[in-house]
Amino acid sequence: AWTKHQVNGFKNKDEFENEMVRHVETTLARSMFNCDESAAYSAASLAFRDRLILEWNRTQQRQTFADSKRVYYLSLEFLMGRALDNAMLNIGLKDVAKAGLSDLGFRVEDIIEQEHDAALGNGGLGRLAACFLDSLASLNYPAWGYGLRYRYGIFKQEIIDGYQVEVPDYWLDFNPWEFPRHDVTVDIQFYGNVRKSQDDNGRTTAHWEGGEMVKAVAYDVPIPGYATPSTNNLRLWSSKAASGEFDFQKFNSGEYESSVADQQRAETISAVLYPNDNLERGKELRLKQQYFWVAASLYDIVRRFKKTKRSWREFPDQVAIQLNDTHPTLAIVELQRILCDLEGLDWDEAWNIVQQTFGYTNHTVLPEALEKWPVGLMQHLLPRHLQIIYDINLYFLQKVERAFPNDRDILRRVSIIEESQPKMVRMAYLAIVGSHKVNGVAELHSDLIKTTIFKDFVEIFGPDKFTNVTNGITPRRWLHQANPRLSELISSKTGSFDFLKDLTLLNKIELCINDKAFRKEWAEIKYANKVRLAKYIKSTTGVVVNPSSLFDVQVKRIHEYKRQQMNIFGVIHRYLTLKALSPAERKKQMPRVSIFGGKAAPGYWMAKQIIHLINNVGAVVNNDPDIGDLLKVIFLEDYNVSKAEMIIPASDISEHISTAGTEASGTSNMKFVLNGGLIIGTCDGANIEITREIGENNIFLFGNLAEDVEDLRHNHTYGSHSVDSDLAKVFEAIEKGTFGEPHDFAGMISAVRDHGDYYLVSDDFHSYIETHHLVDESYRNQDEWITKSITSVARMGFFSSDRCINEYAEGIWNIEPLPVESKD
Ligand code: 26W
Repeated sequence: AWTKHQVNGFKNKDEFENEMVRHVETTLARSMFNCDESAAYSAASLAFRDRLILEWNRTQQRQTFADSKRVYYLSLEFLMGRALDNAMLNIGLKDVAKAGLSDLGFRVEDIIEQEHDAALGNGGLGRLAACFLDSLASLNYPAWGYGLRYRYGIFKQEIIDGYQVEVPDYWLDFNPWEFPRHDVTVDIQFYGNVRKSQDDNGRTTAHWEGGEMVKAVAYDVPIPGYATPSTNNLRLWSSKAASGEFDFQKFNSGEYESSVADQQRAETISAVLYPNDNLERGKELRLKQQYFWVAASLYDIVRRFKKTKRSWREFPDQVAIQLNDTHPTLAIVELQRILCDLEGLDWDEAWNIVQQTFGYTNHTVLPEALEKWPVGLMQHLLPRHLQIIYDINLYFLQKVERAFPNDRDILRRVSIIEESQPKMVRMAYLAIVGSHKVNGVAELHSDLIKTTIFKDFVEIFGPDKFTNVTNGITPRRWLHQANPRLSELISSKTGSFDFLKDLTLLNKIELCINDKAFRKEWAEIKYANKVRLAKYIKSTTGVVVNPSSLFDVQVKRIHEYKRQQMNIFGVIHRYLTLKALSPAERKKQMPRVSIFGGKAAPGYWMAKQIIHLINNVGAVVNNDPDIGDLLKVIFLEDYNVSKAEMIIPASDISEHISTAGTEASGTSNMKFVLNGGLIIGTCDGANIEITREIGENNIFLFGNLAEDVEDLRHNHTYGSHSVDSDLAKVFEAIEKGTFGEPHDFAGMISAVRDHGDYYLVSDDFHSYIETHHLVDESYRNQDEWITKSITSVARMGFFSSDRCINEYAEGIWNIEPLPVESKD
């Protein structure tokens, strides 16, 4: 692929083996005689890690020396998945490792499988952050990620009797990919009060005093770029009691229990990832997490800037900070506080610097996901920050008043403080006011935020502040790593692996569209991936599925707006239709496997009902002798990044069927198409741009448009809302008890039938079913299907996260790559 000698790699397999053996015998203190797969994983990782560290140090030195602008990506979630395979491929030494492991009696695939996913995220937002880190390093941008080192990542999902059960994720048992920096710590203050003092010139300064301290300790994770020595840093903060292990005074005075309790309270801050996706619940501990992480990161960034001895004016020339959704919005307030209260700048000068530094990305329009914090809670936890928020709001509203002197209502609408009972701080508004650019994550989404939730702000700041950067995915993980045979085939046709660095080169394979051998190999790869998934399904669920069936996949967080309920209703409809056919007619139907996967937030009752119904339908359908291979329904437990890498390449058709206007972008849609799967979807998020790129003949679109959603909802409430007749039969079957206790699913049915059908399941059901018939017919014609598949992959170049990162770098961050001089 690229010359491995560019980096400080292993010269050959023997050197790799020596390093591995050394780590088994010394670092792990074991003998090679009892080196099992788990120890082999650890040793191989340590050997690779050693190589990464050298490049990592060099990259950091180079960046410091060049003194160029850096971007800091603040994200409360980084859904990294596994690191070893990625490190081997990015360094370009997987073949060497494979040969070395084989000499030692191991298969590289088995060793890779030993690794526990780093699952510090919920879904799309967290995985996007991980893809961005890969692109930033691969494109040689000076960049750091900042996040929280949760002791427990997203819970592990078990399915017991058809129900989701959450199990804690003990992922830190052994993690060779992180480096504790016990010397890099920051004291973080909470609570307390604010005193104001005046100097001789009449200038007032605020002093935040008292309260309690918690220590932030840095843990660094190296992020290797692909085919470049550049290795960036992801810094994750962990919380600790500020006064060391124990409060010795308390300890000695006999208050042992309470001194331990203090310590535990401090450690609680970074203990657990909140498992809600697209739902804000306003918990104090969550706000503590946000401030803890933001304050530690800003202290670190400012400390680094101060070493350059530049004037504060130059801060935005050295530092760009991107806010991944509103979760880090307090960073805006914290920087203003540092500049005014600690560094003595005046308000306007500080505020200019702040605005030039920050960019804000919005990832959702769902009202229940928009962050708001009670003013009282903010006052209690961060008294000085609340004052600054009030001042930011005051100056902002004065500006608005001057610009719109005759519009009283606009002040109420755009105020950062919502005058509700209790009063709330609107974090998205604060993020907009404190940033120089605001972006959505797909064209439709970026248009929607400009015309709905942020409309007034477009009037106030002008349209240039609002922009679009359509999401992307890293082709390294989502093609090369997940689907090595397809990557290999593409390289054989395009002449090299350069498409992994410039994904638009994929368009070359369209020239091979009539190449018989190529088409055959293409189809064989998909089949082999399906065989592998079928084996996995057998071993985890006991259900035997036929790999020649059409594999229909919907894997993502379970949410009503993503409409897994519509999918399972469609499956029931298919089942009822099959049952009503004569055996002769049945034989003519296209066999299908409907595969679901995804976690429900633990408190999301409706999402849990949906999982339960899918499992109950599976239990009936999979054991019905009338049906056999014609229909199987599978729920795969504990969907995560490493499972996605196996499932996605095995899909024929995948479902991206959110109510139009609700899915900001979606990124798995891109992953499926890149792996030769076709998609069925609504005109929502990035589906629209995928259609633009691959052509509407190559995608199965259905359903109502975003622009009609409001009227349809209005009709449900005030007009006549009748449930689609096919859907009514589905409900009848559920209510008869065909799929278990009907009472269990009453809520799901009444949401559609009696409570306004907010997500328009009934409105879209008919065209959904019709479109699935088109899918069946199209799949029958394998030749046509393969043409669609190849054509689509060839046209997916746009969706690389490299393109996306370049757009951020140019349009928002104003940063340049820092190229690495070649060593030879
Ligand atoms: C405060 C609770 C909470 C937690 C997470 C609210 C909102 C979020 C995220 C913003 C939800 C999320 O992951 N959004 C997804 O972001 C992806 C990356 O841009 C998009 O592809 C998905 O469409 C969007 O749902």
